[in-house]
Amino acid sequence: MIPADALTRLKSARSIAVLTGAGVSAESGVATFRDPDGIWARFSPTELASMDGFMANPQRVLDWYAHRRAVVDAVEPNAGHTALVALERWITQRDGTFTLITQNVDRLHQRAGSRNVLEVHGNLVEDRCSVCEEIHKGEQQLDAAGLPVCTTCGGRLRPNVVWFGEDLPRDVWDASERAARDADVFMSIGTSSVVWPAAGLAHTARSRGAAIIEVNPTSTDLTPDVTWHIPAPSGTALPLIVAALEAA
Ligand code: BV8
Ligand code: ZN
Repeated sequence: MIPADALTRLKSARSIAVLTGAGVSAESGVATFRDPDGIWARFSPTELASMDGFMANPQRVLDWYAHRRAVVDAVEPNAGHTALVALERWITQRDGTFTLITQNVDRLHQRAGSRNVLEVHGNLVEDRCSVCEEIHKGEQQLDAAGLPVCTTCGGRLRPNVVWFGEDLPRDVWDASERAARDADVFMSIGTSSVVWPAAGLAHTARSRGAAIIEVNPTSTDLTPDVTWHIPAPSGTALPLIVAALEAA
């Protein structure tokens, strides 16, 4: 299932960059966005993951994120998340570098033990004040309409995620681009590669000579440009990759 030359390339890599998407959390029981039974299948991104949607109906958006938080709190990281922790350990023990870039906001990578995680689309755990940008966790001060507001400035709180039309966090994005530029191997795992600019990272790595490994049961917008496409779930393929590298 894992191409031998992909393993050879990984064994000689000095730096590995990984981009994950919702597919990595699917085997934990967290719905993806664009699979037939995915989140967007039931909701439209503009209504829920955009400032316009939030301003139009803040309670609906806050309820949606509260639902997703409850889903994530009730699940565990899966074998794919754990294999990425082992891969990070494997290459850092050989004085190589490993950067995990994720579009996911569920923090399952961190709960699995990944350390250097770049969250390009933010996270579900925190709220951010839409006025002073202060980060809030858990505490709730409600306004007359029953909506959570900032305890510092009274501004409306929103999930600390990146919505459509919003810029990605500058420092996180810059670090992600650097990792893609410096990578010998770039792994695109569990993402449909349709959301930009994150989808551009693999192309940045490729333009600098990196080999691209895609782990996804289906083909994606990126598949025509990858070096190897491994048509398997991440919870199956990643442990096999790590076992082969550790056995070498
Ligand atoms: C921005 C919020 C500057 C948090 C999300 C260039 C070209 C075209 C469009 C644009 C462009 N530049 C900007 C845009 C617009 C837009 C965009 O990309 N639109 C697309 C949809 C056309 N991008 C933006 O707005 C970005 N901002 O560019 O800022 C700017 C500023 C002002 C004005 C203009 C530009 C912001 C993008 C971030 C949006 N926020 N989420 C949340 O609620 O979660 S996006 C959302 O999609 C999630 O973050 C998600 O992570 C992300 C990507 O989805 P995937 O993770 O790939 O999930 P998906 O379901 O699609 O795919 C899952 C895959 O897993 C599938 O392929 C499936 O086969 C596979 N799979 C399933 N099971 C498994 C598996 N794989 C492995 N194992 C399994 N078991
Ligand atoms: Zn504030």
